[in-house]
Amino acid sequence: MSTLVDYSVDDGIAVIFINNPPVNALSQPVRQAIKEATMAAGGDDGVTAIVIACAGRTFSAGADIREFDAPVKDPSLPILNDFIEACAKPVVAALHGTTLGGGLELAMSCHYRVALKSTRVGLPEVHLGLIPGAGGTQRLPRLIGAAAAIEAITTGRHIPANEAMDLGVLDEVVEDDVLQAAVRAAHRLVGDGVISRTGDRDVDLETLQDGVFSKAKAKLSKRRRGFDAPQAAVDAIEWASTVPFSQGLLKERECSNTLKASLQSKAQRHLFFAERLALKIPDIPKDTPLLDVATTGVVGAGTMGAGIAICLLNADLPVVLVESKQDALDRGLERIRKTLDRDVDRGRLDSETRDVRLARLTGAIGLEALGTVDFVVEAAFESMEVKKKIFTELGSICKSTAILATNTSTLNINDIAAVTCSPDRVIGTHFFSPANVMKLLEVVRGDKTAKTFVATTLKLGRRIGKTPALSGVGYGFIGNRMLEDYVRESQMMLLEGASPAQVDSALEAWGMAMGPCAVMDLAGQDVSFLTRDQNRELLPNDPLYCVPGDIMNAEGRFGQKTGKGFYQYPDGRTRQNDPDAIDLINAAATKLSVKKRVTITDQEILDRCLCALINRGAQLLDDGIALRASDIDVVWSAGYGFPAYRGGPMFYADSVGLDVIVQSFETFAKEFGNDYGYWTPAPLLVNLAKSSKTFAEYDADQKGSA
Ligand code: T1G
Repeated sequence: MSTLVDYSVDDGIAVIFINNPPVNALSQPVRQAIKEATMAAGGDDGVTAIVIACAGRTFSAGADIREFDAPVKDPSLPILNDFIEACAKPVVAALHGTTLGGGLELAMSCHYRVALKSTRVGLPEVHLGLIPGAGGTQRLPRLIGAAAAIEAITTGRHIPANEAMDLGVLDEVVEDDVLQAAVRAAHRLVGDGVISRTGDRDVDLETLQDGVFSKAKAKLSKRRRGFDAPQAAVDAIEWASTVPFSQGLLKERECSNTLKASLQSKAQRHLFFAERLALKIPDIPKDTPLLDVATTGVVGAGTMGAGIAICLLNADLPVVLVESKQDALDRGLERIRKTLDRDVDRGRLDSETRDVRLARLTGAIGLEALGTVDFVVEAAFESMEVKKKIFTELGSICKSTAILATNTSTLNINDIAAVTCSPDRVIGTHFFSPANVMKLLEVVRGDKTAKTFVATTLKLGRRIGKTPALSGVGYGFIGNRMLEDYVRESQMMLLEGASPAQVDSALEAWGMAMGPCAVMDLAGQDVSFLTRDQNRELLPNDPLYCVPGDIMNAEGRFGQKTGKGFYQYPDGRTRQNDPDAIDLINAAATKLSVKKRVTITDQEILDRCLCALINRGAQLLDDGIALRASDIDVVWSAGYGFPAYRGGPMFYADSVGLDVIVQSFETFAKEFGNDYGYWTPAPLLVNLAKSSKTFAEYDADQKGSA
């Protein structure tokens, strides 16, 4: 065999043991070795049955995603799975860990599936812009029915073993030693003399309720707006009940290959690797020692503090929640309890787990309670004076190895670090509201933050279920700094005569989760005004700069929280156009002698907002605030609703062509003037365009130079 696959026979049972760390991805050499081992077992009269298992932390987590940009090499996974299913001797899969994608498809082509109780199974291909392409859309419906298969495949969720057993994906769940359980099962199957092949089954007709497919596609067109793969997945599952198995496999393969070549899938695969690359910092060696984080503290029990505390509790970490006043502390503790209770009511959490987590939460008045914790995150009022006072005390109260993090979104981490006796321990952890929901975590590295503290905080971010990205110290870090330019351009067009609804619908139709005007109403026009006002020296001295937002603030139209902003919100959440807002903006435009434009096309809205966003991203790379273009893509897809199927602002720019982007700047400069440099492309953007390079190549060069 090969070092990737071990083969042994004991008492008539052949064991094919895959060992391709870290996740037993089914790369071509692994597939080749599995096929050879299966053939050897099939041809050996001394072998009565076969068990397929994996070493390490998980049964195969799928095909090797890194192979997808190259032509498929035989044996392809679909062909291998068909070969295994056709085997004349019983084949048993022994599952553990996260058995996903092609790994589960391999298991479903086996004749019996045993799983360790802690196993989770799933078909997450839609998150890569794909459908299960090795029989999953044809075999899963035959095991669990059409409706359940639609839910499982279009969500791509990880299904716990007991639920998978109830659904019918698994045949047996065991407490321990899944390999021995599989061997015992193999002997039983030999004794039974019957082989159950998934492909021989039919889809349970009771699961084909009227319109199950069309209704699913209608829901997905809203819930997964703009994504092709979920729609294709429903079509493929329908084939399982409308065409013969062999034909369904062929149609699935054709559809899978089409999606694999699509820009949407390339964009989503780009983000898959970008999120993992973001944790690798060129000047921080992979073997940098990490600090042990077993206990945590949160300073501030407001909305953000409570949300952060929930993140930590949900990662099974004990939390000391600190406030300066008892009533504020009580409100924070209550907020946390209510949120966990709501998760229980919604079936997201069982009550026992909730109780265990709440038992790990303690409230305290005064920072002294944080003397022994390993990780402290400060989420107090956004004032440098307040934060400096807290960090001065933390520096002397906390133990010398404690990570001292601040959740500030606008203040200079270096200035905060400077007041502590050990600035090497101070770091930024910028959570996004609601902190227990939003995935993005910007980790802000101060000038003096030690490498161990950076590496440990990035790792902790993943541990608490966040998508971390590293930023340097600068106004707005990465995400909010880019939001400034994106919002500026959107509001310039409001002054020129576009309505908030037109601006937002153009960007939302393109794929943004929420348009910039609605975002400002959600975040609070007062909050964004205050941030602008506190940083005027960093912003262009342009009398038109975000005037619409300034007006909303001046008029007390803060957005959702006051029921009115760019829109009106009769029910407090659902936006409705508001002529009064438009009148206010038009009056300001007249006063500022802004030329009204007869038409502003949706395309112009897209081009101006996206070019402003991309240019700032390039500038942040030039300034060293962002390490990689792919980090910027992670920030904007995980934290700002940029459509994953477009890969992030920088991936999207590459797909358009940087020369085209630079050309747009020349056009806009001619049409709108360039007094404030809005249409001066960043040097990096110009240089890459000139050398016909992409941001992806820029990243690769960076990696090479690391
Ligand atoms: N292929 C290649 N590399 C993979 C991989 C995969 N399928 N899964 C993980 N890795 C790498 C990852 O890049 C990282 O590398 C390391 O393994 C650890 O991953 C035909 C077409 C399994 C839940 O979508 O969800 O099968 O950064 O940091 O947090 O129908 O990895 O160390 O160099 O994520 O413990 C379908 C994707 C593929 C599963 C583990 N399968 N993986 O999470 O570790 S398409 C998936 C995950 C397919 C078939 C179709 C997670 C995990 P590096 P990690 P983790």
